[in-house]
Order: sequence, then C-alpha cells, then structure tokens
Amino acid sequence: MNWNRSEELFDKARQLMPGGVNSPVRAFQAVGRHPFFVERAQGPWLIDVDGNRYLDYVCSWGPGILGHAHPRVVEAVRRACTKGLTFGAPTAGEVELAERISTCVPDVEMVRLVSSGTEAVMSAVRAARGYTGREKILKFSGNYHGHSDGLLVKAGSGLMTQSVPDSAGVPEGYASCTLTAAYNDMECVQRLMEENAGKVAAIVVEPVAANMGVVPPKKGFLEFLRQITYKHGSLLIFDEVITGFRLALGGASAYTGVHADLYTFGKIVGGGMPLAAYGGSRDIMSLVAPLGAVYQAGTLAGNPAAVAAGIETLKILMEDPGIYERIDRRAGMLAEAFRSRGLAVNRTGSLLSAFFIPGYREEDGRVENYEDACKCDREAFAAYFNRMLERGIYVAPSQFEAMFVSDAHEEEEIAMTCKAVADVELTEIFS
Ligand code: HOZ
Repeated sequence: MNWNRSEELFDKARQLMPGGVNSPVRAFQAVGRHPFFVERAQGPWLIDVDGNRYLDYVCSWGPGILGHAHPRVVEAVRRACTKGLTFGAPTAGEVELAERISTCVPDVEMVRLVSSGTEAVMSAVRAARGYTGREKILKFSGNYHGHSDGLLVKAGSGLMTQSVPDSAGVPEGYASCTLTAAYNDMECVQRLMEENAGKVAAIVVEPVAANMGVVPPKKGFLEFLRQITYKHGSLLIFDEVITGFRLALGGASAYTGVHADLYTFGKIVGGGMPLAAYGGSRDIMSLVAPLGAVYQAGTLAGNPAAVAAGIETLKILMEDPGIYERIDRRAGMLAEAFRSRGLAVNRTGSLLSAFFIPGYREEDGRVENYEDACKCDREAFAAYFNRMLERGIYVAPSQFEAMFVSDAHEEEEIAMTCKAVADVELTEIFS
C-alpha cells in the first residue's frame, strides 16, 4: 500500500486546520501514523485517494448501519436536493421523521430536530434544568456527550484518546455544575445524589457506554438509575446518539426495558447527514420554545436533505427488522475471533471493543468502567491498528472508540476480518 496522495493532502491540511482535521480522533495521533484521505465508500468498503481499499468498521463512527451509500438513501437525498437545500421553514419531511422517531421510541412523544449530537445533549440538559429548576447534572467518567462546556468533564472519546478528560477553556462555573460518578458504580451515584439532594436536574448516561470502548451496563445499573432519579425528583436522560436505532429499532429502552425521561439521538437518525434529535414526554418537551421558556433554535435544524436521509434510513430499518439479528450475529463472530486471541472483549449487539490489557485473563472479568479501560496498553493497540490497516481492515484509530458492524458487512467480509485477527502476532504487539 502507498499513501502518497494522502501524505500530500495531510501536509497541506496541517497548515490550514488544527491537526489537519475537523475532529481530533481523525488525525490518527494515537496510532502513530498519518490519516488516509477518503475518496469514496460503498457498502462496507472505504477507498482512499491512493486507491487503497479498507473494510470499514468505523462506519462514520456509527451512522452507517446500512453500510455506505445505500442506494435508497442516496436517491432520497438526491430527490430532496433537487427541490432546494434549505428553507428555514417547516417541511412535510420533518413531520414524517418526527412521527417515525416517536413510533420507534414511544417514550418520545415530542421531538426537536437539531444538527449534531452535541447540540442534542446540550439542549436536553437545558430542558431538564428548565423542567426541574435545578442546576446540577450527574454524568459518568468515560461517557462522552459531545463537546458542550458542562459535559466536557471526565469525558471519553477523543478526550480519553488524547489523555485530557477535562478540556481547557471550560469555565470553572460550568464544570462545577457537573458531578461525575464511575460508570456501573451504584454506591457512588447514591452518595452523590444524597450529598446533592434537591440540586440534581438530571442523570445523563450512555445506556451502553461506547466512548471508552464499549462498556455495557451491569445488571441492574440502569434500573437503579431509574429508581434513584425518581426518588430524588431528577430526570433520567439516555444519550442514545450511538445506541439509538442501533441496539434495536427502539434503542436502549427497547433493548433493556428501562425507560428514560429524555432521549438524545444522532448518527443513524440522520442516515449519514448532519442531523440529531432530542425528545421525551409531552410534558417536558412543552417547555421548549416557542411553547415554553427553554430556548433552543437552529437555521439548519430539520434540514430537508438530512431529513430525507433520516426518513429513508428509518424506513429501511422499520421494513426489515431482520437487520438487527444479522448485525448482532456477525458482531458475535468478530467478538469470538478477538476472544479466542485472549483479549478482553465487550459486545452489545453490533457494538464491540477488544481491549488490549497486558496480561489479561478471562477470570479478570469484563471492562466495567473508565478505570478498567485505562488499563489498556495504548501502544499495543496502535500496533494492532496498523497491522489491521495493512491487511485492509480499518478499525477506529483509538482504543476507546467502538467497532461498528453494518448490514453491508456480509459473512464473507466478517470471515476475512476474523482471519486478519487470527493472523496478527499478539506477542510481538505486547512486547
Ligand atoms: N467523537 C466522535 C466519536 N465518538 C468522533 C467523530 C469524528 O471524528 O468524526
């Protein structure tokens, strides 16, 4: 493989953009190499500007549940674009998408479409504060809820990758409104809720954490969060930017049976376009402007091309629920391939992570929180990433991001990936 054209572009990009990229993890810093630049993608494949082909397990960090450039989604966007790109006025598509979201996740009686996951969670937190009249929120270390000020505290994803869980530039006043508990640690949550009784507007949680690697909730953890928020008069926000429409059509509440007060969606709901959403009961959402006093707005919110991609993606998922069984089974095959190499593997549905923990033995148990995830050997992960890339397999360039399986990853591609996993020399990696 050569990466000459990518190298040329990266040289230029670094002069023009911080780190040469528009989102930090894409710079590949954590894996000790320069990024490739994408030319196009189809199904499970990415093709870079030098003509190299990769089997893609990043899937644009989650949206690509149907694989890249699904013909029906592309055609829906094309049709929408021919009618105009943005109007800043209501369209029929917005009503259809809102209805589909509500059908899939019945707890979402009312929804507001926004443009990014960051915006969705930031706005849901504001709605929770407006509803309860309280200021504090409780989040979990290693959970990532976008890059708004108050949520960049002990955050996962790119911050964990760069080893800076607390971003510079966040005023102390914002950070002090955010309480942080260890994921899966009920005692810690209970203590914080008691110490801050009457002050916590909401607990915000990734119902399956996927920004410190994939870390499923322990049995009873989400149920506990539901109970304790009821007890203290706080709201429960499920950040389903990653899990929404991925674990099941109904997302985490359908998958786990635990129901939240507010939900945030991103990625799949926009079918690969910049669209996200937040919603919940009519009671809470009636507080959002113009109905109520919680203000939130956006010129490109509900953009018609993005809405068309979202509708078509949800339509396909609603027509063929067999998709979930297929991606689940295939992710299971990958998990088994990693497990048979002695790695710590977490998987929930089509989300999975292999953790490169030195000396790991099965009896050590699962990675359950931020601290466990931090035991990984980042250099070993980088070596594995590069060996997989040389074999034409693209996994996220960070130990702390999930591996996503799409419906376009057929058994043949999964078998190819399992073979690559079996071929990578692990003793060499850990030395
Ligand atoms: N924070 C995103 C993944 N969890 C990264 C998105 C991107 O770099 O495109």
